[in-house]
Amino acid sequence: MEPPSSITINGYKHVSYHADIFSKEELILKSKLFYEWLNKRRSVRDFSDKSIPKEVIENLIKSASTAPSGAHKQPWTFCAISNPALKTQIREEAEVEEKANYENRMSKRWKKDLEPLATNMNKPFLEIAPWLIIVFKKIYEFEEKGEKHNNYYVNESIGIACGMLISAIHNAGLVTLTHTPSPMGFLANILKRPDNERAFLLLPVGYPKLPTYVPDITRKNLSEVAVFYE
Ligand code: IYR
Repeated sequence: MEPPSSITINGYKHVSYHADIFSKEELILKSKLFYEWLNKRRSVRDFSDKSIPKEVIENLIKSASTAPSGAHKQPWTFCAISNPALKTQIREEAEVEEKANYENRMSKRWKKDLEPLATNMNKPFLEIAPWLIIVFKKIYEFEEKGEKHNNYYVNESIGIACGMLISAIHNAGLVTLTHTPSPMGFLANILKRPDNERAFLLLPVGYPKLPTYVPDITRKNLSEVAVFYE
């Protein structure tokens, strides 16, 4: 007999789920090809100003918002900005924070660690990239009757969503950079976000400037990042 297409648990409907099942050979090939494709992703700091349709950004955000989250609260808001005046304001305020970071707040060791990546306090990409996606985490929600309820595992949830967003951007042949102009409180003010939202990450999205160069760095190999218990 066919299993039912839905069942009820705790009074809630559960629908049947089917994973795509691959042969062992396909499984090995697919996982290898995915790794090789993902391993081509690089953080890019030099953007082209070539425009990107809003529909693409909508699809990228929809992809990110498929991420798992604590109790399925989806504790995130993705603010997508193409408005030039807003981008200029964000750049100006980010550079104020970054100047303080580079000149006063970051340790010598931290700045030494960043030397191979050629970062500095100037953030032209905030104006040049056609879109900025600023990811806000929702610390709590306002339920009916105006009660506040804290969300669960907010940092874990939003971190996963950002990872999926970065992968979606790579899949579209576009580039991004994980930018954290800390402290990031100014972003909520500029974008007039409600009290329950905190800026988590800023991702410029666009095409790379041509030619583009990225640091000649390698990734840790498997034995440095994985331990198997068989
Ligand atoms: N937020 C600064 C500094 C910075 C910090 C780390 I850790 C990086 O990996 C890169 C940069 C900036 O954006 O320049």
